[in-house]
Amino acid sequence: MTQPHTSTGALPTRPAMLALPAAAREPRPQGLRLALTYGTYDLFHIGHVRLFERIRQQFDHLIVAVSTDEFNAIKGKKSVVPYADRAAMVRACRWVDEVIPETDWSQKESDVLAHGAHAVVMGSDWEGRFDHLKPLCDVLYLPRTEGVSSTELRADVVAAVRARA
Ligand code: C2G
Repeated sequence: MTQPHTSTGALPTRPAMLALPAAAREPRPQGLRLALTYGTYDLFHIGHVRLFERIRQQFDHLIVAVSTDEFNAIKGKKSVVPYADRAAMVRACRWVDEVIPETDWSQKESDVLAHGAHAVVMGSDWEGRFDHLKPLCDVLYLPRTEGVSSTELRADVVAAVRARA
């Protein structure tokens, strides 16, 4: 989907977005407040679940974009769990309504337009990084869950395996 920037290169405003042909926007029940969030969700843990739960407390519908293995390579990340399994685990979480693949950094604008999203919500480690989306939708950063991360879990598993060796 091409980027629907205006002639001045600025992002279209919400009224302009709603003027998009319906085909460009998924049909949604009227009045549904919809949020998008993005991540790798490797070694799916309580920090991810709490983020989804808190987003669902503020919105009616949550779409989670899960980074593909190819996109993670672009991000300089290698996840332990392959994309298909990470997406399936996220989809199985009760707070998640839909899962889409995240394949590049610039897809957020078109995702917001295509889904008619009211907000993009991320954990606080991304504070300010997606403010450029504000002409299109709300951008929220929620506090991370302290004491757990995929990186720490990976290190703990490696240490446990080494300790057993
Ligand atoms: N998170 C959290 N608490 C934790 C760990 C993670 O709230 N203890 C949140 C992060 O802030 C992020 C989401 O969980 O919003 C997913 O984190 P990662 O899987 O580490 O995502 P990342 O690889 O940083 O990818 O386009 C954005 C990128 O896809 C984000």
